[in-house]
Amino acid sequence: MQITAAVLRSRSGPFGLEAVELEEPRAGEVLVRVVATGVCHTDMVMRDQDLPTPQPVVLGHEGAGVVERVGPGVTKVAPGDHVVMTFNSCGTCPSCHDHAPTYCHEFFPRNFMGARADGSSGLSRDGETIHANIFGQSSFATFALCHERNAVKVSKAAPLEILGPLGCGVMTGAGAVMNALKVPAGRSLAVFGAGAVGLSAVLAAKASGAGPIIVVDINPARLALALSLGADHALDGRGEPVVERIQAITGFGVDYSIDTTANLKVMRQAVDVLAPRGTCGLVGASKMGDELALDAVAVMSGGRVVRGVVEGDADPDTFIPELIDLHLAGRFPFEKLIAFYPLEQINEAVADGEAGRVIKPVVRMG
Ligand code: CXF
Ligand code: ZN
Repeated sequence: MQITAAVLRSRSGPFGLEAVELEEPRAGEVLVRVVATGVCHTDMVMRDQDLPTPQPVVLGHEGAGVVERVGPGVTKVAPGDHVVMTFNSCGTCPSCHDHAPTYCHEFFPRNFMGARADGSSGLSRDGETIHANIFGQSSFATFALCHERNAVKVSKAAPLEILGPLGCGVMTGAGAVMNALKVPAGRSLAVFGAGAVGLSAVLAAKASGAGPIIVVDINPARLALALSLGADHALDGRGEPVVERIQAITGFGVDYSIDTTANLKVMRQAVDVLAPRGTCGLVGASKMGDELALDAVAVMSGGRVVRGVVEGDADPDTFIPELIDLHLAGRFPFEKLIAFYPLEQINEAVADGEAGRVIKPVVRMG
């Protein structure tokens, strides 16, 4: 079928709307009429070829929409169902077997390489291959092919146009708090970076009854937003001695910290602010080969834990509906992070996100 997609044809280049050809769903695939797709920082990493995603390509990995048709063998969803598309995984490796698909042994090829596992792409234009299947979806488009495995059926009570970011950025921050660190009520948390992931962590911490919640960022508007979403303290990472301030607020340091910045100096601070037996979750992706220096004695003698967290340790089939239920109960107002753009303005959406003017741009397909 003919669809409209935002095609990327050069490194760091603009997205251009093109009429392209999308295949019918193969076995295990789901054709989704995309309603809206969030813009995630990882799209920019792929755009800039800091990951080896081939071009031309259709990015977009926070899509939400309506099932149009399903391929042979699909039983999980049916035409008319509302779905959020999330990251893809193989379903057979030890991590997938343990319901830990965010650590799928094939995470990289299944999400970043712009092709199905057999090397094919469902997208083309006049015989030219357009790479697709990014995060098992490529949803900067009016229609997308995803997989039964990464399609999450969601309640029709929730507005579809806001749900896409639950498939990646919002799930990443909320899941770091709720699944990975399991921050209990009444325990302290420091969040470094008040972007979409960090602020989703703040919302989840608030919903969990955690406190005090301390947010560190260098953008005054984001710090103000963090306070309005439930943070108890907002610290300017450039203007004040963050580690000392957090020690002063908490006495012994925080029970939990999350780094979303991937800045090595900030990551070090996120470990240095931990109380004895505290746990730091590293959520931001730094460059391959980067080395993080730590105070080895402090980590060892305090029983402190430093761990990586991908996609909020989520099992999306259960966690995304849980987040939607919290949202419908008024306890997880992640829509406050979102600003909408028509697909025709995808380059403006990207620019506003990168400049920090908008927390979570979402493009609507119209
Ligand atoms: C990514 C971040 C880098 C590690 C894999 C998952 N999340 C998507 O945006
Ligand atoms: Zn993402």
